[in-house]
Amino acid sequence: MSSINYSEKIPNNVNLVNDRTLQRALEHWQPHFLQWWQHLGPRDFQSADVYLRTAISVDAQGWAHYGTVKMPDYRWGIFLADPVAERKIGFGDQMGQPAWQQVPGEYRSTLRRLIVTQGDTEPASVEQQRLLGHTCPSLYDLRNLFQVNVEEGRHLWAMVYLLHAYFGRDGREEAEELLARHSGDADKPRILTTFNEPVSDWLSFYCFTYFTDRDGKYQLKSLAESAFDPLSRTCRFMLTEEAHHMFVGETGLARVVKRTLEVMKEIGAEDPARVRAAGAVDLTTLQKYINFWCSSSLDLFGSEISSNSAANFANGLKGRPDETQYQDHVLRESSFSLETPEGPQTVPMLNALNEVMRESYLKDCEIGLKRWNRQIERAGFAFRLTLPSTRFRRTIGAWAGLPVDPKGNLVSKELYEKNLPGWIPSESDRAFVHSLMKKVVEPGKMAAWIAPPDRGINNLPVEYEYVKLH
Ligand code: BYC
Repeated sequence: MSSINYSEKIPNNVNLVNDRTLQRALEHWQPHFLQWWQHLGPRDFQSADVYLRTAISVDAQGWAHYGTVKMPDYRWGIFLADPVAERKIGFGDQMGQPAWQQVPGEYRSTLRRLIVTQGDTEPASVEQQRLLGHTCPSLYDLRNLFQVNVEEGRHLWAMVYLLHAYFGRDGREEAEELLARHSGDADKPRILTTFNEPVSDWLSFYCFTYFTDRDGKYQLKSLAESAFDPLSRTCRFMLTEEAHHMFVGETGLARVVKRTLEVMKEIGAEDPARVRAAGAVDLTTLQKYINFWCSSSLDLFGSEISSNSAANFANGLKGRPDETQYQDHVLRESSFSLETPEGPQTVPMLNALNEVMRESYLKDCEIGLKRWNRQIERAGFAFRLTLPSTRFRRTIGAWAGLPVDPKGNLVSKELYEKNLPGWIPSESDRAFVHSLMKKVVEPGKMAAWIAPPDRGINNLPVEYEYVKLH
């Protein structure tokens, strides 16, 4: 197992010290990253002492060290999972051949594009969340937000390392561009749509970490299968960090549901207006937030029928998550049936892999919903949370721009426009949620709209002062 060298300016387990050119290039990029962090990272908390975990080894057990750090002093670095000896390509037309340690010329621009797209999401999410500290529901949540933010910053480092180490001058230019595009910027937006949506309240944050970070899990798992071994190793380690981000989303939403149910029991009513008047998020509003963030995240898998996905798989660049669970790893003979607005269609399986991935993603999303619905059922209420149809509110793929209701039925344009504010958060829903967002920073105290977590971080009590503000 390789350990991480923290004595260097850029902590790493890739022997950076033996490649002076690369080390210098990355040391040149480092101050640009830090400037970006100061400028567009969490606003107004740069001098706070935050209880954060830092990677100390890339081994799955006990890789983290916990301690108090000021965020700008976080040791962002380059950590790759250990190599698998004599790793072979696990899918596509070159299956069984040795994995690549360098980028084959013919795949250079496609691989660079995939790495840039992945890299672009990381700083984007930090930008989207930069004002949330001002309205944190507790110090515990504030710390989790910052943990997510510093790790997304590290994921940017992970992609920038690949760009610098394997893509020469183009890669260095792309690394600069990753800091030049900004979430929501009219002239230089982030690449993927979801990463330009504002995350301006904590309900959105929990939905984002539940739904959008879960897309991250699926994309990283599929890149972890890549024949390009440095990308595979990088993504494998990123996945161990990603798990905490989804935990923040899942437990955050479970705590919102728990508190809402307590209020519903106290007032003896399900009526959204009365739940709101009692200071909690009514389940109808929560459903609308789920519809918004789930449908936006569904676009992140790309079109249902995609020649990009076919080429990426056939060429060994991007596999399916957990590729070994499948029998057929070449997919030249199989097909896939799907519903399009024009009717059912059967397409070569290779062209339908975005849809295959979207389907397994949705199954994973269902797990949280089942859990929250059990909470609601146990509390004796009839309401059930659901996931929207994959056809609802799509801007990419076969269903893009079509008037489809959350159940997946094509409806008239008039009906769609009339009902949309009942399906996703309206201006007044957002205003209500924003009205709940008041900063709570007394150790152990929670905002009234969210239940406390079951336990604290790293065996510490919930009352621990996870962020020391100055
Ligand atoms: N928005 O054949 P198509 C994460 C573009 S999240 C805008 O439909 P393809 C994280 C596409 O780029 C994971 N554009 O799809 C989470 C292409 O454009 P070009 C991020 C979109 O290529 C939370 C065109 O449409 N990682 O890590 O098979 C916090 C036709 O493409 C969108 C990745 O995405 C969209 N939603 O698949 C922090 C992995 N969808 O190239 C982090 C890398 C598609 O013709 N990316 N387009 O100009 C990929 O694997 C693929 O680019 C996609 C699209 C899966 C995104």
